Amino acid sequence: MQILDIILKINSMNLTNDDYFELKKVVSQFDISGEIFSIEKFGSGHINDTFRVSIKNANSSYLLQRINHHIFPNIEGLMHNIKLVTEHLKLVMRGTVSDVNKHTLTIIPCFDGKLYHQDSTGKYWRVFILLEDVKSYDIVETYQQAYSGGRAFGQFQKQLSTLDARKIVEVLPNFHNIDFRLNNLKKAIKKNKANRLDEVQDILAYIHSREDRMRTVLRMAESGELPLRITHNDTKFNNVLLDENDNVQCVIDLDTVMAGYVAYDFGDAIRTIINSAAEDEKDLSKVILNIPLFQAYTEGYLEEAVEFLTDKEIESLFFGVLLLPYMQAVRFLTDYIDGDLYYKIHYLEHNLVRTRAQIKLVQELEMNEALLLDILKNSLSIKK
Ligand code: GN1
Ligand code: MG
Repeated sequence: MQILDIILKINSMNLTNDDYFELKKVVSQFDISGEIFSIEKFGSGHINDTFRVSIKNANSSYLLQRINHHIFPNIEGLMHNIKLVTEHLKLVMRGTVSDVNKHTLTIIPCFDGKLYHQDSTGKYWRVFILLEDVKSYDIVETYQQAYSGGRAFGQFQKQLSTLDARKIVEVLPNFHNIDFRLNNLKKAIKKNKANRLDEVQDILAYIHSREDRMRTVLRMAESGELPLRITHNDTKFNNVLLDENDNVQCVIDLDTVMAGYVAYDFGDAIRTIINSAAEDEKDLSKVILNIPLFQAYTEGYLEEAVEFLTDKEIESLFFGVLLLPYMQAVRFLTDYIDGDLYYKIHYLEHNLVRTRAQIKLVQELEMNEALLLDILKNSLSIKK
């Protein structure tokens, strides 16, 4: 090992030797100038692996990601979408913010011009500029944070409304289609690969009892009541970066930007904002609603979105709020029954714990339905 490598290795203590050498080689493929100072594990995503790459004496750092190509088989289409979306966002924002690159992701291509690199073992990699001085929250605490989240995704949908949806590749077909998700659950049950069916009977009964109601958004869509728009499709709150004053800075994680219905984005954001506990909280008594944050997000969202939403879309929003934690429970449970093939887990029963926490959230939402609908109605009358 050369001296420089030893220093870099010390700076990158949370990696194994093999990881460190692999990552260093990967970084050398990308159009980054300067000497690497450190490489560290970064973020909490369930699908891709993310690293922060710092450069000596440089102002900007980079985000290196290994893309999970078992989940995203169409890497070319995926990166095409992200390029299209980020370039469009920059164009729309120009003149409204001082530096567009602080408000959207920026892809760093490889030296050969490609948007990703495939290494000799077949793994896929990409690099973005890392945004500095920003915050993200797994659990939302204040009105201002939730309000900014609402504005962020409202703006995002509005800004993308001028991009031709036909140019976006559907990288994960049927992503938020509840029939597709329930069907996958049924297939998993039939195979019972990991022999875990006995312990989940109570959850299966609950899921089954709500199937019909949870098809509401899909039914509305299928009968032509809802317009297809370009949506984010992974609007968990930690995919919004806020600045030091908790104002919107940037929407991140653009892997699932595809055609979709606004109720899906609204519901997935509320799923993470209204929950006083983490997505994988073991103590279900902690999974309770923080209702003022629902109001805050709704107000922020409608402030941006009311000008383009149709009446039917507005009607669909609340069904999205019930649907997204339900669908997430179906997906976590399917993976648990399959033997944990999709989501990263940190312990054996992680997917089961996640499932139970999401089911508890649906139950809390159902119990507070009248109140939440009232808040939606009131926020709407103020914004209209
Ligand atoms: C996954 O990778 P991450 O953590 O951003 C998943 C989302 C789920 C989320 C649950 C491609 O997102 O759909 O809502 O976990 N992404 C994919 O936390 O399946
Ligand atoms: Mg994601």
